[in-house]
Amino acid sequence: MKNTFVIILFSGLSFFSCQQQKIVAPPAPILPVPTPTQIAWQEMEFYAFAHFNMNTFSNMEWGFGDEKPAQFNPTALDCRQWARVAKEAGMTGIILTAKHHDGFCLWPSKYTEHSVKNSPWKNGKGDLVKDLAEACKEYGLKMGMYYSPWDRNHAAYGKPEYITYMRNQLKEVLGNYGEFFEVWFDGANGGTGYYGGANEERKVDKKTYYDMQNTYPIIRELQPNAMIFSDAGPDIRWVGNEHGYAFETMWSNLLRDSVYAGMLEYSEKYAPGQEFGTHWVPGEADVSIRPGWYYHEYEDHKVRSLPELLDMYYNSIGRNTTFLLNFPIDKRGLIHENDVAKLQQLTAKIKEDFAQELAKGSKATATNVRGIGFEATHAIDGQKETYWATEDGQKTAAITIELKESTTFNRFLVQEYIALGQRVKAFSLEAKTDKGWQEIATATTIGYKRILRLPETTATAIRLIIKDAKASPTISNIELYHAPKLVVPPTISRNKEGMVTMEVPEEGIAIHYTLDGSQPSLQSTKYNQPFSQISPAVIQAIAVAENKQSEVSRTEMDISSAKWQVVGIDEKAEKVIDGKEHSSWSAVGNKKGNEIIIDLGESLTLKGFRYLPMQDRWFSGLIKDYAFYTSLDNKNWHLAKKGEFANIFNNPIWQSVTFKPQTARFIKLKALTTVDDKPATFAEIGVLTE
Ligand code: FUL
Repeated sequence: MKNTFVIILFSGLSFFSCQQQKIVAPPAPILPVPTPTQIAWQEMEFYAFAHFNMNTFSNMEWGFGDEKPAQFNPTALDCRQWARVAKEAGMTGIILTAKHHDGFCLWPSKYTEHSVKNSPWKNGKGDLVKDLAEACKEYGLKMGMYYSPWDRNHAAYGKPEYITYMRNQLKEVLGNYGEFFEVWFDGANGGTGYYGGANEERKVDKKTYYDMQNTYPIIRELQPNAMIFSDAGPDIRWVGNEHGYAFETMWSNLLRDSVYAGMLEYSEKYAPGQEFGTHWVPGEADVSIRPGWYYHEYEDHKVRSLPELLDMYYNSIGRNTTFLLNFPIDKRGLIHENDVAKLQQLTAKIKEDFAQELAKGSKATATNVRGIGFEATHAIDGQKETYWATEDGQKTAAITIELKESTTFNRFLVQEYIALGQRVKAFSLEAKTDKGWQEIATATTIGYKRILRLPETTATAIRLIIKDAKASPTISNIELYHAPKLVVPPTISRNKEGMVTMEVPEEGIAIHYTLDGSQPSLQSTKYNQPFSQISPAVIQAIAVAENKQSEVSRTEMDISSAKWQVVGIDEKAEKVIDGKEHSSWSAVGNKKGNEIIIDLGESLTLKGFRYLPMQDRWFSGLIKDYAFYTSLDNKNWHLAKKGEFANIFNNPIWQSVTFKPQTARFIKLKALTTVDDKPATFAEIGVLTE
């Protein structure tokens, strides 16, 4: 530890020059503490998951295990592209799904026929674990492996022999491809499966069946630097959700002996960690860049937005966990261009937010200092091995940073010196503004890293007040930043009453719009509040702040559904005309079958209709072949158009259909077939009058 070194150095100096400060030993660790390998892993911060396997080709999330190796056939597989994309994004590693629940192996395992060796890819000579290991090496990334203990393909799954198989496979992968930084054990276990042709449900006792305590030593021996991940650790733990969010209060300490992988109460009870957790098992926040973990063409339009991704970044790395972002590798074997584009936007924004550290070169003082080598200034010296520490027994203390000049900031970053254990339980932040000292934030835990997003504040000094701690605080780093506003195209929506709302992710961003399809500019109407737009319009809007202008968001709207009513079915069917793209109605149980009738409230000249299929992650009943009818009296119906929504399964976006203009008061959309033969579902229906 560098601090110890500093003390020895200083002890040679004149005693009188440092009268105020004692020469002291570092604080005693407060248990549990991380191993050096756990610290090195934590410092990796941001790394990638690559879900690519049989599911990519079977279009599944959880394959049953009866798939054929022949199905695995990427056309342009290039692990170097994955590595390049990850590296350019500032990621530090890639974890590969070497075997998922369906049991198919991405390396030519000698213990099963269910692997790449029997696939057409590279004529069965391919080895994806090897390819990725080489690509990671080339790009200076670390490699990790996801291995599903649940195996729906293996005949012996559920019996003791399967555990031998699992251990053999772990030895095979972990012993032959160089160093792994993480071994990821999934807790999922759904029961049913192919199981070598048995096609049955097999339940195992998740607590005892895998006998992990006797599996870990095998991993430790082959990969001493690999972190083992599961709900129960032993080295790192799941954050308890798949949204990429850690909790506000996040302890790296875990009551590890009370947890086992896959336990139901884990997320609520154990995922945030515990102040008095017995073991150091820090959290990892995992999330996919799309709704699914695996690639599905029908999610090409659902890549997470920049504001969503940025929230994940701040709510994971900024809350004492690492950030594991998944890429569903596509059928070609590449990270899809939509995903690459979004990742690049995220990286650019992170760079922009942390471009210039503003506390550098300031003066730091503290209410209490342990002694020489632990002065307040060590919290802003940019060295991760030095820290400000107080005397033992101090559970409250404050550090003041006098900035070189009046400074505007909106991000506060703080780190504890975790090698001595996680200590801080509550803190606040004050700023010396032109109104005097003001509290601008309060929070709980810090841990390895805490980042607070704050309202824009201009101050000449800041003060971190530790309000409560498990033991005397050790603060290794404090940073301040001024992140520019997130200027992204506004989202535009219209409700059933015809009220248009436009939204941007932050305050202080102006929106300008046009209604006639013309290019919006600073001179265009400024959006202040929702407005009524019942007649057709092409709304184009831009967000503007700090001399930056977003790209244009464009929404075409026909007449609103303000006067419309669904005819003769339950009121849930109103969801089809409520203007909300994420609500839907299913024709299941509808006596009239797969159709919906809408009363437009007036006679209109229609030139076509629009249909938005269900937008849920797990969708069903998307209409494939349709018939659209019009009527003046809800009795005599006229077929306006019959046809097919081509490729709707893979591309479930708004569908627009035009036909010969005709006058109608009632419309009927009938599903002749649906993509999965399930009852038809409808998210939204609109008409075209323009
Ligand atoms: C889950 C699995 O069931 C998903 O398919 C995915 O692999 C995710 C990372 O973990 O438990």
